Amino acid sequence: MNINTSKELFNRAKNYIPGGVNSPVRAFKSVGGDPLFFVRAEGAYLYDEDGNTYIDLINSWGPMILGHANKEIEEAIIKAVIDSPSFGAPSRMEVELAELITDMVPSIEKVRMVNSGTEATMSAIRLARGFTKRNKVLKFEGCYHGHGDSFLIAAGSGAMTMGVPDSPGVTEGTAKDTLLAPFNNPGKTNEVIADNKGEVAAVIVEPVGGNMGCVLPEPGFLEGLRKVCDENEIILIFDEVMTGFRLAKGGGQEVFNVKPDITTLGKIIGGGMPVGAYGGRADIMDYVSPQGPVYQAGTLSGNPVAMAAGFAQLSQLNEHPKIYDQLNNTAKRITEGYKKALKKRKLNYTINQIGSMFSLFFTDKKVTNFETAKSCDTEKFGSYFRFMLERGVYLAPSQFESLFLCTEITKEETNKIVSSFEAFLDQSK
Ligand code: KE4
Repeated sequence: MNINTSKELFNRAKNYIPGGVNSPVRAFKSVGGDPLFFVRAEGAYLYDEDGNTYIDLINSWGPMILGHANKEIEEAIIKAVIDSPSFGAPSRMEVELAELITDMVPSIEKVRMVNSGTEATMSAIRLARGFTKRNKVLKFEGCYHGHGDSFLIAAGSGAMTMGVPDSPGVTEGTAKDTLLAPFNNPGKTNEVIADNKGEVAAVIVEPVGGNMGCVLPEPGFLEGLRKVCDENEIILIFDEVMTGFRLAKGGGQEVFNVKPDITTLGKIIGGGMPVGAYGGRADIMDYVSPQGPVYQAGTLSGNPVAMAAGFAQLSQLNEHPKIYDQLNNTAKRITEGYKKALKKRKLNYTINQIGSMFSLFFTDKKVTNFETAKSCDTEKFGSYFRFMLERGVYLAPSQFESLFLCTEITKEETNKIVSSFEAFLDQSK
């Protein structure tokens, strides 16, 4: 496959951009080879600089749930940009989008727009600390909540492609206020909270782990977090940057019927534009400036173009909830095809799937936390990734990421994905 133009662009990029990319996981560091540069995307397909076509199973890491170049979203963006790309002052679409989010996610009574998932989670823990007057935050090993200092401890996602889950530059002072527990381990979680009685402001969790690969909560895990937070007056934050509006209209909290105090959002709510948000109980959110004392601000927060794109996307999801059954069925077609292929070849790699998120783990262990995710053969994953890329299937360039499907994937694409996987298994015997 000719990827010369991508290679040229990558070499140029490395002169001006650290690592040649604007986000580390894009650099293909853990899968080998050089990143592709894309010129266009439409529906379920990406088109690179050398004219190659790929079925997109990342969808910009979640946002493009309705596929690329969705007409309604494009028209909304074009209309908004003509009126003005930015006012730096309130505009109607901020109110419309806030109303829609509070309607789709009942636990969100008030919501503040920001520009990324990282901003959302950073703001949410500052708010939790300000509201409770406590300092510590408990996160789970392998969960990723963006690149805020407090979270770059045993982080998943891109941090794992660098081979280290932590980061230089995070001070001891910050790290001491971040407590850790293994995902899906209520006993250890309760122990850590008991050892820090009265000091924990918040527990933050991805209701479905998406940054160590797709890892589902074990029955009772999320309910247990709700209970221990209630007993200790700790704020429960669901980081739904990935799962929000992806697993259901109301996100993971709707699927698992557990109500957090604060929810962080991103990705899908921007329709492809840079948007994040945090919201929740009104009594907590009223602590946010200028209503309350916890400061948080942003030049482009509530940007009219981003609000228009997000509103156009969420409105379609809100009006057509059958989309979630369609996405789940598409994911089932792929994962059932994979399982059949593995069974036929007496291979027992692990597959985790929920809604339109799934991961193939090159391990025979049940993957329920960071430890078991790290037992994967990442070399094997690398050859799988490269083989599928050659066959025109664009996977997440890391074993420690989930895949995300869009509504534009049809039986034609799922057949191609499964047949490519079968060919990979046969060539790698
Ligand atoms: P952003 O700051 O990248 O918009 O959001 C950070 C974030 C927060 N919370 C969760 C659960 C997330 O998954 C993310 C970002 N996800 C990664 C993909 N695993 C973004 C991809 C990247 O870093 O380039």
